[in-house]
Amino acid sequence: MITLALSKGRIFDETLPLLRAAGIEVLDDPDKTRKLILATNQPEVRVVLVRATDVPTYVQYGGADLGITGKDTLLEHTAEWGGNAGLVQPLDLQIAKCRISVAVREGFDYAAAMRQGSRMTVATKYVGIAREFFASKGVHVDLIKLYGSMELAPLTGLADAIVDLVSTGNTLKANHLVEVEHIMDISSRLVVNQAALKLKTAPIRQIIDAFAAAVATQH
Ligand code: PRT
Ligand code: MG
Repeated sequence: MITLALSKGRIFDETLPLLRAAGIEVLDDPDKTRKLILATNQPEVRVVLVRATDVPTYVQYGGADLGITGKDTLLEHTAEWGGNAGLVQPLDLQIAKCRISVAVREGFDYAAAMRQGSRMTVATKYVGIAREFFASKGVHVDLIKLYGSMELAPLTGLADAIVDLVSTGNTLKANHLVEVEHIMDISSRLVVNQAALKLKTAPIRQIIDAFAAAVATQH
């Protein structure tokens, strides 16, 4: 049995065409079923639904052989665990694309705050990425870990800046925030459990190769 870990929402939706191109059809709609293990048309392949941030954990510990996760989530996971944590990252699937940026309230003088080295407070779900980014600029910041609604932090005085994902920019605009730094581009990655790749090389390779071919034709 090959187990693929996916999260509901944009990653699941954008993975479906890649699975289809690989000849794999998921037999349930995750929005309509309460099942967490979904069968596919291939008796030896199943999908497990987990929280987006749990995908690297499932794959690292072998709860799933493969998983699809944002580069953001993967970087935070490795920042916490160090090294590659037993995860092989064979493929950039080029789905669920966005960027990770620094944003502040309209009118906040970010350049001055950076220059003066006055300790800025930065709220984020991505403490590993944020720490690394500001350290690379030689700027000391106080990081506040949040689990969601980052946009609220500068509006309530909880923080001066946020580090968050941006796609269209509409969420920032609606909350009177402006993007002041583009830290990096983000897309989703296929990750594979190192031991599973050794033990079940042929079927896992087949999936990796089919995904690679599908990505190549879609871009
Ligand atoms: O939502 P939940 O707490 O369950 O988990 P999650 O937020 O980790 O999962 P999900 O499904 O929301 O996101 C999964 C992955 O999709 C992320 O890890 C990213 O790699 C990728 N992705 C791509 C995005 C976006 N685009 C995105 N725009 N994830 C989140 N957003 C959010 C962003 O955080 C912000 O609140 O959308 C808002 C900004 O969008 P715009 O279009 O208004 O700029
Ligand atoms: Mg979300």
